[in-house]
Amino acid sequence: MERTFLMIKPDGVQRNLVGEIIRRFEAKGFTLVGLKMLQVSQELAQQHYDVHKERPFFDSLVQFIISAPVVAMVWEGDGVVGASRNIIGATNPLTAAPGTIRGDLAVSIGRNIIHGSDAIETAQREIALWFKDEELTTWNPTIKPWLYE
Ligand code: DAT
Ligand code: MG
Repeated sequence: MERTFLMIKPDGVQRNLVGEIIRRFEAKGFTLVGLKMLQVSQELAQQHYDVHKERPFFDSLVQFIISAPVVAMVWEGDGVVGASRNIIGATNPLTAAPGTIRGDLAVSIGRNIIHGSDAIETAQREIALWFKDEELTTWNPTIKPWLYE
């Protein structure tokens, strides 16, 4: 089944939003299959944001991600990559729709609380970058028949 990589950034952790964010994905009906809290190394942060390395905000973005612990997660479900992006909302929290995480809980682009993979191939790359195989679980929620027809 489809999987995505989500990361609660240092601002989300510092603002005590870890539970609120996990709650939204759990309530939606997606399945948590990997979870860890970590202090990110500069190398991992640079690799994670490699696509943005030429952008003017790259250095401050990397510095921010390594400034305090993050919560890294892998979630599973049909269409979870695209649906998670919708749950997260637009990159700029001021234009992110109400009801989304960024639309409800943040006010600035450099403090937008959470990262989510933007495509299935990106998710595969990011999951492999952040998690070892043995850190991921495969389990079968008993509520599945109540979520999927
Ligand atoms: P997203 O996180 O919505 O996928 P992105 O991949 O374009 O957005 O950018 C990665 C992160 O970089 C984003 O969450 C916040 C930061 N960022 C993006 N554009 C920025 C900008 N114009 N100024 C400052 N930070 C920016
Ligand atoms: Mg992105």
